[in-house]
Amino acid sequence: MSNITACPLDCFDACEVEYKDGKLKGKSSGHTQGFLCPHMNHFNKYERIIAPRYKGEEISIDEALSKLGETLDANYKSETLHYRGSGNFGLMQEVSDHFFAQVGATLTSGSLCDGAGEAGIIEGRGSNKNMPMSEIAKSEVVIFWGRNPHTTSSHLLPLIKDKIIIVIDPVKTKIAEMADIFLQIKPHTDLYLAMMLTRFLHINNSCDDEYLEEYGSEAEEFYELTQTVRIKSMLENMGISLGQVGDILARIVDKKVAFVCGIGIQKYRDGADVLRAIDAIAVTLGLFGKKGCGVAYLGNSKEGIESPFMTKAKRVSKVNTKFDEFKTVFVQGANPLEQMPNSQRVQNAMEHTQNVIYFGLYENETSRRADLVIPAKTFLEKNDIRTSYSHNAMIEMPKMQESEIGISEYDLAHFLCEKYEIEIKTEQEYIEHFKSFAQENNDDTLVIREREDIPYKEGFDTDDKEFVFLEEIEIDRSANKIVLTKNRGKKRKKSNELYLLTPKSATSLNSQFKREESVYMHSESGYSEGESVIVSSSVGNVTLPVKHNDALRMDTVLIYSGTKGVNNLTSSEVSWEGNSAAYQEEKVTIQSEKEIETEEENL
Ligand SMILES: Nc1nc2c(c(=O)[nH]1)N[C@H]1C(S)=C(S)[C@@H](COP(=O)(O)OP(=O)(O)OC[C@H]3O[C@@H](n4cnc5c(=O)[nH]c(N)nc54)[C@H](O)[C@@H]3O)O[C@H]1N2
Ligand SMILES: Nc1nc2c(c(=O)[nH]1)N[C@H]1C(S)=C(S)[C@@H](COP(=O)(O)OP(=O)(O)OC[C@H]3O[C@@H](n4cnc5c(=O)[nH]c(N)nc54)[C@H](O)[C@@H]3O)O[C@H]1N2
Ligand code: SF4
Ligand SMILES: [Mo]
Repeated sequence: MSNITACPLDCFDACEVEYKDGKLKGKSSGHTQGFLCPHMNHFNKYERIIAPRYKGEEISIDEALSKLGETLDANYKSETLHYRGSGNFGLMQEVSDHFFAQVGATLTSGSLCDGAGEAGIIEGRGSNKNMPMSEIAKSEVVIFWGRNPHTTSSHLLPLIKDKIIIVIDPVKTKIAEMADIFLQIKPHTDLYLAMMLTRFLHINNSCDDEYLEEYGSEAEEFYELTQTVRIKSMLENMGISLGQVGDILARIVDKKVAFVCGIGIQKYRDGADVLRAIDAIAVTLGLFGKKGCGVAYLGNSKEGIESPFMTKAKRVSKVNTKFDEFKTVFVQGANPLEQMPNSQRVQNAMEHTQNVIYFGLYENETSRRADLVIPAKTFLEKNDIRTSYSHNAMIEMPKMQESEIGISEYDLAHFLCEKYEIEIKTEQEYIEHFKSFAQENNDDTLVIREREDIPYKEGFDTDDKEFVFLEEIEIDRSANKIVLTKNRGKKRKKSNELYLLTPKSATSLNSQFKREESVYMHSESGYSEGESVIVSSSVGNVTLPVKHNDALRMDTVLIYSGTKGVNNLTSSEVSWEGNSAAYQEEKVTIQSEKEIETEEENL
């Protein structure tokens, strides 16, 4: 039997894992190169849920299943919501969607993650086919645009040694420290930078005219649109000099360039436009369909695969789900009480839901609220198979160890399907179905047959094969109003509105594993290390201790995803396109607890 499986986590790298005597190691060949990351290195140390419970009392798995059956019997159709997150990225997770859809329950649509950016990419290219990491390895210049590879895609790092590195990020991340050019851009101004870069390509006659004639004939109109962005005032606003823009242009013209984008740039209502404007730079340079060139984002991990599950169902948004409109909410592989935007709204709604059922591995805010808790099996204890959003492999995940704890997604769905007489195939049939979309490489690994290493060779997936440029943008005039002030510890300005960044932490995977507990600010912000502050937005507030980090801009505070309370601050308004959460749309103010006391005394 093979001792190779895959890490199940929602992560670009989708590593192959070698399992031996209970120990996990990165596969020595392939992109994993023998190393994993802190999450997998410590996987067995994280405390998991051992026993099911109902209303706080421990019960057996059989009792849990009959409770589940009773609850669904009472209201299994339109009054049940199936809410599935991305705690495990195995393709078999979807088997429960099959049951819930067939029984007439409601499922979700939209995204807490990359949806806005993906919508922009699809508008421009007609599809979201990704530049895989093996192609990034062939580029000469890599531009990390709102992506933090040391934290979220560490297996890319060995592939980009000796390349020219450009980083565009409001935070001086580790990759920024190593970069040839680093633009510490003001948050939420990337759209203007992207448009400005295309504009200068036109001004300098650096466009790939032949390519544009064939695949981007609306380039001139887009050039006109880029002229609506005023250069001088916008550069000031972004905190970037003309020289820096010139430096970037000098490095990218006539080079093999990979734009490696993350989700940081699209956690805004207009997130779709940002990715579409970055794509436009690549189109203007003729970078699509060529070796070592293109735009890498989170590709569609299911590209080239048809689902064997029947999941046609009524759907409600995953971003602002009205849980209280359902009698029963079945949460799988997710922690909506902490990870969805506007936590207070989610809490209020879940308080009024009669039955909350949590099916997961770890205790979290949602498991603690749940009436019925059903422990899942870990990826080592069940059969599965997975794909990735940044490479084209398909990796089998056969069961590696037996365990008495929990139940697999397949076994749970099988139990429910039998109960309601819904057709379900065997687990092996589903896994074979997925495998039928892959073929073997020379080294016995599987690769998805229809995925190309270099997509868009013959133009885009739009009606006429041409790229569809942005036609209009909303200029955010309020962005100009934010003033940078250095407060050297003495008199601090209280209610400066600051940008809130909520990126990924190295120690947690969203709310799994070791979660952060602080708000990060520049040491000259006037707040001291350890001081307890109240961070407020128009949505709500959270009290956290301060940690200093001089990698941040003065106009920015950072609270990592997974930090308890971060989403008290974020709004559940969806992005203009893509039905996606916009976690960084709200600005925040800071007050220390001391400041509030003094204020109250003065009243
Ligand atoms: N260790 C770890 N790895 C993870 C995860 C995790 O929680 N922990 N989560 C996984 C998931 S679910 C996902 S979706 C991926 C996401 O992976 P990434 O896209 O890398 O995720 P983020 O950390 O959210 O954002 C990346 C960068 O965007 C920057 N950024 C924020 N706002 C802006 C902006 O306005 N402009 C620009 N230019 N940059 C900005 C941030 O400072 C950050 O450095 O990572 C996956 N991998
Ligand atoms: N402020 C802010 N909020 C964010 C983000 C941000 O950057 N900032 N990021 C957003 C993004 S990109 C994402 S993807 C979401 C993620 O949000 P969620 O999808 O809610 O992910 P997690 O917080 O990782 O919770 C996953 C849960 O899945 C369970 N789980 C793990 N493995 C299994 C399994 O095999 N089976 C079952 N049944 N359960 C399992 C674990 O118990 C874990 O608690 O968060 C979003 N929320
Ligand atoms: S880098 Fe990502 S895929 Fe690889 S082991 Fe870590 S979490 Fe899993
Ligand atoms: Mo995500």
